[in-house]
Formats: sequence, structure tokens, C-alpha cells
Amino acid sequence: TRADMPTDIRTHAYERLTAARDRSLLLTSCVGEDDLVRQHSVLMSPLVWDLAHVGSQEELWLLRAVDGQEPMRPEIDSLYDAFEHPRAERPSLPLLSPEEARRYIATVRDRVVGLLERAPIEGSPLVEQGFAFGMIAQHEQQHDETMLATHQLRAGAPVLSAPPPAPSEGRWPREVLVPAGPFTMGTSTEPWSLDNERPAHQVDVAAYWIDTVPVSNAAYQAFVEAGGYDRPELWSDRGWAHRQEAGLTAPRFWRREGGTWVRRRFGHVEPVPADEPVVHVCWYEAEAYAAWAGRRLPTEAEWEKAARHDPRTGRSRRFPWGDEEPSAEHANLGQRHLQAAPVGAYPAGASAYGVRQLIGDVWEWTSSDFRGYPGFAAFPYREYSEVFFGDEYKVLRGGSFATDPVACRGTFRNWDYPIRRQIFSGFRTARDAAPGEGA
Ligand code: AVJ
Ligand code: FE
Repeated sequence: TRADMPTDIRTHAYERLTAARDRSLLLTSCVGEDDLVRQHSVLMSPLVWDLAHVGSQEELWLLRAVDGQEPMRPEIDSLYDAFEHPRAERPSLPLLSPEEARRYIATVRDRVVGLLERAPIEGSPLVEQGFAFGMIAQHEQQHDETMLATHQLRAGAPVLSAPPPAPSEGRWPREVLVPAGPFTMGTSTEPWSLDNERPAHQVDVAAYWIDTVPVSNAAYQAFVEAGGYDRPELWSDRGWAHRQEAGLTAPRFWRREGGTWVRRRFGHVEPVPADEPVVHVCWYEAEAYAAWAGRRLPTEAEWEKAARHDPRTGRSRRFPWGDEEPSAEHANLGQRHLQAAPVGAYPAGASAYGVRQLIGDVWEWTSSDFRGYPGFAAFPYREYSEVFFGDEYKVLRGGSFATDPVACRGTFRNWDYPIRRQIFSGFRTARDAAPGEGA
């Protein structure tokens, strides 16, 4: 047994699967049939597609792969294969109706609960420590975050509500110095880590400074008002071409109203909160902001070292605060709140270096392309990660307020195209240390 996995793997898996399902049902019961089958943006699936897709993946990996059962409805398999049908074409497929989708996923789940009692939890990598069950709970929660992003794109009156998150606390330095030296990146021991987080490997990192907190709306607004969107010298060639073509002038969901910036958030229109981390910016916007600030985005290794490395022990932690699972004191995760907390919140979640809010609030763009670590092996399917490796996708780290703890840890890697901003994406900045600093 391992300290970082509860002794009762089956109970833990059952609870994580149940929490994911509760959220999927919540996100699909608060709107009418019409809003479930409609496409709210060409970037997104109809909500009813996500709903049936999570059940389809659950059937595929748990009932078929782990248990060897026959397909329940072979005729629907291809409808819910993300690679066969890009998001834009999903609304025109003969999808299951909302009611059929609910019935299908409930039937799959009933069988999975039965399987959970008797399935092996050791003997092969797929079942070791309940991996397949954990992978499926994470998969459903990833789609729940995607469904929340679909809700954000939906026009019309608000249907979701949540209390505001924790306030900021105390004071913090603008940036912290992370001295030069190696650290352990990735993991070979985290039981439910996905293939792209593996294996653990040493990375030598030069000394750098990194922001203590994510970039705030106030800071980002200063960039907008300094004409940042009209100064090509701040943007990379590709970034500028995209800014021109897409007509970017501010973060997604912001607009000027009577001399102030307001934003739309899940159907509410409100003044842009100055202290909250900026969200719904693309990688190119983050890059331009950093150039304007005389800084740069952190590399993925710099982000992870700031988050996980403990200079006293020389080891990497599971989370910035240590090895314990996230609580409400550590981070804004799990859709408990429908917005990021102000910068400087959650001091109990700070890393060994004192960096705050690395986990939760907003996904953070890094400068790195999405690639496999040295020794990467695709598992259990190439289409989870490997087919996305290369220079087309940028890595995001740390999770957002919409990310469930089961799909978030210090090693977790997300990725997207550098033009995307419908995701809950923000960033923090970094800079090289001067010669002699932290050497
Ligand atoms: C890891 C968030 C990029 O949503 O495209 C869901 C997760 N993979 N189903 C995505 C995923 C397959 C993936 N991201
Ligand atoms: Fe999926």
C-alpha cells in the first residue's frame, strides 16, 4: 500500500465516479432540451454529446476493456468517437436524445458499480490501483469542465449560481526567486496520473523569477489601455496575424460599457473585477502582455519546479502545499465557485517557494509546446496524448475553478491551440535571474 492512495481503492473510485456523475447531471438538468441539443459555439459539442460520450468512454474502458463485456449499443459507438467527428459536425449527427443519453449512461454506470465490487485492482497496468476507474472519473470531470465552458458561451439568462470564492489574504512579494538546480519533473508513482505526466525525470533549471500570483484583470487592463492590442512589436508574428484576423481587442467576454469594462459571466454582466486573475485569454495575448511587462511566460519546467520542488528535502511534492489532497483551504477547484478567487487568496495553498494559486482559479499558459517526456509511453491509448504532441499545442498547468481535484495535481498537463480562449485560461509571468542571482 502507498500513502498517497486511500487503502480502500474501490470506495475511493466509487466516490469519484459518483461525484463526476452528479456534476454531469447538474450541468445538463439546469437547461431545457433545446439548450442541450443546440451548438452554442462551433468550438463546442452540444451538451447532449458530452453527456453520452462520457458514458460511451466508460463502457469502452471499464465494461469492455477491463471486464470483457460485449458492446451494449455498437451502432452508437462511432457517433461518440471524438476523432471520427470533429465538434463542428456533432450537432448534425443522429445523436441520442437527452432522455436516451441519460438512460444509456445510467445503465452503463449500474454495470460499472457491479464491476467495481469484483474487478481486479492489480496485475496489469490498466487495473493497477484502480487506474481505469480513476481515468474514467477524470475523463468525465474533464468533460464537465468543457460543459461549463459551453455554459459560459451560452446566450440567455443565468441558470447557474455559486457563492463567491475566498478573499485575498495578507501581503505577498511581487515575484519570487527560484535558484538554479535540478528538480524532479513528472511522476512515476502517482497512481491515477495519465501517460503524459510520466515518467519522473530530472530537469536542470536555470535561476528565474516567477510571479507570486497570476496576472490580475487590473494589470491586464493596463496593458489594454496602454494600446497593447495595437502595438505589433509586442506580439510574435503569428500572434499579431491572429490578433488582426480575429479582431482581438480585449479578453473574451469583456466589453466597454459607458466608460467601464464589464464582462459576461454565466449570463451575468458585471464590472470586470480588478483583483481577479484575468481569464479567457489566448496564448498569444499572454505572450504579448508579458512582452509589454518586460517579462516572459514561464516554461512548463519552471512552472512545475515553482509548484512542486521542496528545496529543503530536494523532493517534488504532489501539490504545492504538500502531499495531501486539495481542501477548500488550499485552492479554488471543483466548480464550488463559478469564478477565480482574487489574486493573493489561499495562502495555505502556497508552494515551498511561497508561490500562490498555482492550483485552481485559472489554467496557466506556459511557453512550452506539448511533448512527451523522455521515456514517454502511450497508455492506454495514443489518442489521449500522443497524437497531440508537437509544436501545435501549448501546455497549460494548474487547473481552474472549473477543474475537479480528481483531474488536477502538480504534475497534471493540459494543452490547447495558442488561439483558444473559451477555456478558463489565464497566466503568470517570469524572467531570467541576473547573473549571480540564485546561482
Ligand atoms: C486534456 C482537456 C485537452 O478535452 O480535449 C477529453 C481531455 N480527452 N476526452 C480535451 C479529453 C478526451 C482533453 N484535454
Ligand atoms: Fe472525451
